[in-house]
Amino acid sequence: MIFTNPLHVGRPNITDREAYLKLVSDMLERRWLTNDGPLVKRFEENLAKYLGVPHVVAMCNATIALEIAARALNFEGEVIVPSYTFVATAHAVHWQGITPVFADIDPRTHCLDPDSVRRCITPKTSGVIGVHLWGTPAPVEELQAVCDEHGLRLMFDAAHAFGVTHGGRRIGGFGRCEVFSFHATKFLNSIEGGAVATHDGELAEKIRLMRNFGFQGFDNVVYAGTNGKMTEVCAAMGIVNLENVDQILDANRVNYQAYVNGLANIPGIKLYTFNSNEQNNFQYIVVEVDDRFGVSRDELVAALTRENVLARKYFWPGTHKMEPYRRLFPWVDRLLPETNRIAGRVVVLPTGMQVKPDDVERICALIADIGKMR
Ligand code: T4K
Repeated sequence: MIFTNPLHVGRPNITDREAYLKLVSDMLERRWLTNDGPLVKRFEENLAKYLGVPHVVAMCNATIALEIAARALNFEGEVIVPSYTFVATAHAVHWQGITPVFADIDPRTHCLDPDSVRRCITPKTSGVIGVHLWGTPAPVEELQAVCDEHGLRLMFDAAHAFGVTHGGRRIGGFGRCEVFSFHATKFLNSIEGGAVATHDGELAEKIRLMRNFGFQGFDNVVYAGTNGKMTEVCAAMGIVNLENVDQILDANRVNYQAYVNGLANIPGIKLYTFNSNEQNNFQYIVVEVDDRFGVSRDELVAALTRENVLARKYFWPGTHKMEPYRRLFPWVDRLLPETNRIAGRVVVLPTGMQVKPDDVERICALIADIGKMR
């Protein structure tokens, strides 16, 4: 086995352990553990400043944040989403009795194709959720134009896109609102966590109340809400990692560059690249494997796993091929050729603070060797 310790995709980025433990120790002294505590408030303020948006509502995770945002926007009937994303995007609407309608992607960006979105619109459509997959901004302006034309609400699943810019502006302020994930595996992690960012003060207030069962004050419930609250322990991790976000970015950038160099001349291996005129977080190292590579995508993943490189086939096989969607919408498969093609080709490779550039060099050399196996 080449690597004695496993190299995971999604190993958490943990920056200043001492600072984190200090915040947690102070929290224990205060005996204020959750319910809009001082650390959650501070995290929200710091996020708003960093993102350049006036309102940020922190949540227990991005899935609940998507559900609350969709509800606050009065989504109903049908909502158009990509199939090529983590299953949470569709679940967040299906869970509330709304039908997710799957649109195809642009194979160059892996994000929604606005023409496909257009074809999915019916009289029942109420909104669109664009996903900034791998941290590449979805086609924000085109989707906004489609939505404006048809009177639809647009929001974004920005789970992958913290710290990313579009047109020089940080993701967080597009559409009616944007939802971030701070799950352990994400660029910026708060252990579990998420947030809704928006320019719309009224929407933010509604989301804030829905996060806490719909309570306005002690005894007055004004909305059907849920429990979407972030805990103080999670906020502490988020605060510390946000203060040190450049450390994470530097590690990811160096690893990405090492992958660019190491994978450059391997036939059949194409590294997914990012727009060099914008800021990215380089949290996902995405590779497309085609027929010119010596072995199949699945054989590559199996061979890497044998050497302790725990690559992932995100987001195989596509949400439309997972339950309940496969059973509910069996005909959708033939409408998603690009989703099917890309989902069958992609491998995500390890990066993050735990992975060093010489690990990356060895992973790339290993991939080259695997390609010569046949
Ligand atoms: N929208 C999009 C586009 C998303 O990608 C996600 C989540 C969401 C919405 C929903 O966000 P949250 O509700 O989760 O905030 C993982 C994550 O659980 C999930 O958050 C993430 N996307 C997705 C892309 O990846 P799995 O099923 O792959 O998780 P798992 O347990 O296999 O872990 C992934 C890798 O990370 C493994 O290699 C092990 C490693 N890992 C994981 C954890 C939790 C660690 O090394 N340490 C850890 O503590 O979904």
